[in-house]
Formats: sequence, structure tokens, C-alpha cells
Amino acid sequence: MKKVITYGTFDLFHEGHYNLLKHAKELGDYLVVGVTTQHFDEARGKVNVVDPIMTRIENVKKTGFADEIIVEDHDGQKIEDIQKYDVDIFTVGSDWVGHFDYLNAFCKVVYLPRTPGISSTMKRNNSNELVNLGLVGTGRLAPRFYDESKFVSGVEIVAAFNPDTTDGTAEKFTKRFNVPVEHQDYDKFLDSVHAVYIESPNETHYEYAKKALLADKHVLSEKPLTFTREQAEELYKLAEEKGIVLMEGIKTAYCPGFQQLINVAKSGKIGEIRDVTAVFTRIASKDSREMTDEKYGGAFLENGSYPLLPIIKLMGMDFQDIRIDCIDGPNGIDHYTQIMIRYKNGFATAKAGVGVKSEGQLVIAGTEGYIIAQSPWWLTHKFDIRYEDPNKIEHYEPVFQGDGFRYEIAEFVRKINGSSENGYRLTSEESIAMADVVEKFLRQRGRL
Ligand code: C2G
Repeated sequence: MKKVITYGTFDLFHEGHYNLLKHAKELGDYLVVGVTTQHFDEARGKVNVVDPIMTRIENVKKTGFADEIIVEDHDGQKIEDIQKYDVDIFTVGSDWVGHFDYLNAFCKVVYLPRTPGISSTMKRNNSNELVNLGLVGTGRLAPRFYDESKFVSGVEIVAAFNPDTTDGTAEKFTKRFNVPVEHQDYDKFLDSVHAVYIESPNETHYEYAKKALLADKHVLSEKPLTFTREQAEELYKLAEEKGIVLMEGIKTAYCPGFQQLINVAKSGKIGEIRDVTAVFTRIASKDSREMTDEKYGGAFLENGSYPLLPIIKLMGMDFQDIRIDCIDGPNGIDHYTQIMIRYKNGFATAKAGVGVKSEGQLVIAGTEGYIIAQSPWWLTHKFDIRYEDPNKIEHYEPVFQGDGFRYEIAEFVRKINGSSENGYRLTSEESIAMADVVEKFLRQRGRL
């Protein structure tokens, strides 16, 4: 008798799960299905699981394909189970290709084709339905976004759009993820999704976002959402009128550690906040868009949102004075940009670089002490509070998994499902304030 084993969360049970179990069963005579516990999902960084384990087990059972259902609750259990149940084949969907090759030492490993484009109901009728997401752009961020989306329950990437057929990214994306890419008709692409993630070039975010909102699709857009305050206000107003979600994808804002850092800073532990200094630099390759696009490349548009975020969240939007200085590369693109903001009771500095490398840190100075978060503070793996007494240091190490995208995607899904309506992680007012600084920068540089 040939024994097969497979594992999964099987949350919001759908046709992809059904097909996987059906094909798994067809690989042998006896199928063991491991259903993950909530605790194990938390440990492996899967977020937003909705159904309780009993419901998920029940749904697997109902398919009739499982001869035995077990519970997966810890790392390393797969090897144990394979030996314990004398398993011949381990199988899982093709989204995990390569990931479980180590099990070849114990049994045969088969990656079954993942079911693409799950779209049982195109109109979402209740909050527990799968969100079908489309990617606008198939560039550098798209594969990372796809990989991280696997760790967010309740969302499936079903389509992508990229009018550029020459850069080869669309082809690669389809080949790797089996997701179709539409090249011409944006409206047709919009028809196939509930929501979009926009990661196209900076100057196209506004238009793509607006069209999607007008078509009643929820929007998560890469930063900068728009180039002017007016455009940002227009988009948020449109989303509000239509009762749909618009979110700016400043990843840091959604990381759990950053939330904690902001809350600790606001709790009074360091007294009154008087200064925020944040630096984010990443040397970009010479032929990258940020180093070659004379109109919309450069340090500020690429990386400025990160250091501006803690400033706006902690010091507010009521600037008394703002000064922007740049050091330019030979083609006039800003390689290093400093933004200095004067508030009534404090000041703040943000620095962003694509052609200068510096220590990436965030320091929040208060009347009683200060918070320091080292690079990569924008993912906020850890931070310290320090005081006048050098022996007194409070250390924080919040949870963080993956590359941070999953928390942004999870918040987007929660908002779509109506369970995070006030959006305190990044409010529309904060996002509009960011657009305001972007506009000031572009006007000063004569690019608007
Ligand atoms: N699946 C699929 N097609 C989809 C979605 C999911 O074939 N459109 C497959 C997955 O590849 C997996 C199974 O269905 O084999 C269960 O998916 P999830 O519930 O998302 O579980 P997952 O996080 O993939 O867990 O230890 C757990 C395993 O690592 C897999």
C-alpha cells in the first residue's frame, strides 16, 4: 500500500485546497492530511487565519479524500510523521517548490501544480471570502510580494498587469507563479480581481489607483501614492465615498515592532518627544530605475517615505518650517536627501540615500530618555530605551517574520474584511501629509 502525506492550514476552504487533496489522494492508496494548529501557524509566520482548527479539520474531512487526519503543531514534525506513518510520498502545492526537498532523504517529494486563479465568487458577499488580488507591475517587488502573500490567509494572487512586454519580467512572473499577466487591457484585468497591489513605476501609481477605485476595487499602492496633496486627498475621498479600501504601502507602518515602538514612544516613557532622526540608505545599482530616471528616480522618491514615517507619526503634520536639501549625482538625480522639519516644540530630520551609505538608525529623543532602533529599524526587529543612567537600558524584541510584506498584506485583507476600519497603522491623514512633502520636494526640484 502506497502512503501519501500532505499538510496545510486549509483556512477558508476553497477549490485550490480541494484539488490539492484530490491529486494527493491519486498519488497513492492511503492519504494522511496534517492540519496546522493556530500555534504552529503563528510560529511559522502565517497571519490572519480565520477558521478555528475544528472547522478546518471538518472541511478536509468533508472532501472524503483523507483516510486519516492528524494535527501539525511543531517544526520538525514532518520528518517524525513520515517515519511514524511509514509514508512513501510527501506532497504539497507548487508554491513550495524546493522548500521541502530536504524530505527526499525520508520519502519521495512531489510538488503538485497549484490551482491558479481561484475565483469562485467575483463579488465578495461576506467578509470571510477569499480576496482575489491582482498585481499591477511584475517588477522587483512582485515576486517578493507573491512569496509573502502565501503567509497571509484569505488572499490569493490571481492575475497581474504589465503593459511592458519588453523587460521580460512578466514572462518570468507567469512562469514562476503560474499567474496570467494581462498586457493591454487594464479594465479587463480589473474585472478579474477584487483588489490590486500597485508596484508599477512611481509616476503611474495615481492613475492606476484612481481607475481601480472607480471600478470598485480595493487598492494597496506602493509609496509614493501620489505626487501631490490634492491627488492624495482626491483618492482617499473617492475610496471613502465608495466604501472601499485605499492603503499606501509603506511596509514599516504595518510591522508589529514598529507599532510597538510608536506606542512606547507615545506612552510617556521617554517624556515629551523633542526630536526624531531617521536615516534610510540603500546604494542602488547604476542601471537601476532610481539611479537613471531623471524625472522620478532618486533617493527621496525611492526611500524618503521610510524616515518620514516615524516623524509624521510622532511629531504630527503641523510643520512650522520644512527644509529639503539634496546632494545630486551627475545626471541631476538626488543621491542623498535631507529633510529638516521644525515643529513648535521639537525638530526632526529624515535622510534618504541611493548613492550614499550611512548608518540606518532611528533615534527618538525625549525629555526623560531616548529610543534607539538600529538598522533595519524600518522592519523593527528590536529597539532600546536608554536613559541618563547608562546602566538602565530597556530592550524590546517584538515578533517579526519574513521580510515584512506579510504584515502589510494582512492589514490590507483585514481592512477589506472590515476588521481594521480605523486604520491607525497609517491613517489617510498621515498618508496625505506624506504626499504633501513629496509635492514640496518635486516643486523645489522643478519636476512638477
Ligand atoms: N494550494 C493549492 N492551490 C491554491 C492554494 C493552495 O494547490 N490556489 C495548496 C497549497 O500549496 C498546500 C495546500 O493547498 O499544499 C494547503 O494550503 P494552505 O492551507 O495555504 O497551507 P500552507 O500554508 O501551504 O501549508 O505545514 C504546512 C505546509 O507547509 C503547507
